[in-house]
Amino acid sequence: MAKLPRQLEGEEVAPLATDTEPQGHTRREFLRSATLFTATVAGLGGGLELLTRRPSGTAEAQAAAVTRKRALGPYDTSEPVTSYQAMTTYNNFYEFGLGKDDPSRNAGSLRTRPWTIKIDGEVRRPQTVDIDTLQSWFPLEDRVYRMRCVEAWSMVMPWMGFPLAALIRRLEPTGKAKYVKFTTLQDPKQMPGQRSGVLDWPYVEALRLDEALHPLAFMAVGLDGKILPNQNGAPLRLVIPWKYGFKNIKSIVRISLVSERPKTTWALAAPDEYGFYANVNPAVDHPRWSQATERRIGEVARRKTLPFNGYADAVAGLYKGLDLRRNF
Ligand SMILES: Nc1nc2c(c(=O)[nH]1)N[C@H]1C(S)=C(S)[C@@H](COP(=O)(O)O)O[C@H]1N2
Ligand SMILES: [Mo]
Repeated sequence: MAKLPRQLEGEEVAPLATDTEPQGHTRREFLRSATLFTATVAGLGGGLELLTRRPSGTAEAQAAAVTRKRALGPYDTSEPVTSYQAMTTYNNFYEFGLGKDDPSRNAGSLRTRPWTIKIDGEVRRPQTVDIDTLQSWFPLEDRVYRMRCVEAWSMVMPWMGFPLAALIRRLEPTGKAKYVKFTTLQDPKQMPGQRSGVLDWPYVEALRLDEALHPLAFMAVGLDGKILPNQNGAPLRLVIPWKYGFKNIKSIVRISLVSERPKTTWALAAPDEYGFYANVNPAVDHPRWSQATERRIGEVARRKTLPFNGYADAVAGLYKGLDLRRNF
């Protein structure tokens, strides 16, 4: 395994960054707003203990971290969380290379502050907003979600962020808005993988508006109580736990409400292999491999893949009347 970028070295023992790191300012800002939130929800027993805990090498600190671990919320899985090492070194982020460890080695070149997100299309409040402002609009929540890549591996990831529905409601979609389109940064200087034509840049993903408004649909700014590492899609990425991982677009710079279904990157690249919906479905194989089982990173035996990645009770109703074999 190649050497990790500097900001991840020693992450296990010292996750609270110092100001000497390139991203120190970012983290300090993030922690400040998160701490504010923790103060307001402390009495509710939820919130950001994961963020505010201070793991260190001492047994005492580790015990404190365990006992302060928050209770699981209604959307969380109780399955064991994947190791932070795996979540941050086994990634797909083709803007930084095709190998699983390329993003962790190369994404240090991504500058995540200042960072703005353009919001446009069928909304009453089109605007370009700074990431820190956007983040301050919402109390941050934790979500422990399964993540199932279309390549048939999976993880359990503890995100921090806010519901996508909260953002969309705030933007006030017009009656013509039917889809939400997301676009990743395009800048080959920061994203060396964009110098290759492996995908049509920038990476684009989209959801139907009703999918985007579902309470499971999430915008992440943090992972495991720490600011989102660049390789996981800093500073803002989508998390849709019932869909294949490629829907979870990273490093978002634009969110557009639109009336027509957008063309999305993987569906354009290989329309026979990747559909618009990309709902996890063990009954519909990828043309080149089975989707019936998956390799959970950190486990030996394969797991059965569940319809909608185990979220069928919550989301199957969104697709009533839709032929899920045709609309894969
Ligand atoms: N912009 C962008 N977003 C992306 C990708 C990508 O290559 N570029 N890869 C997707 C795929 S295939 C997966 S499985 C997830 C992986 O997220 P993770 O590395 O945080 O686990 O990111 C998704 N989002
Ligand atoms: Mo993926």
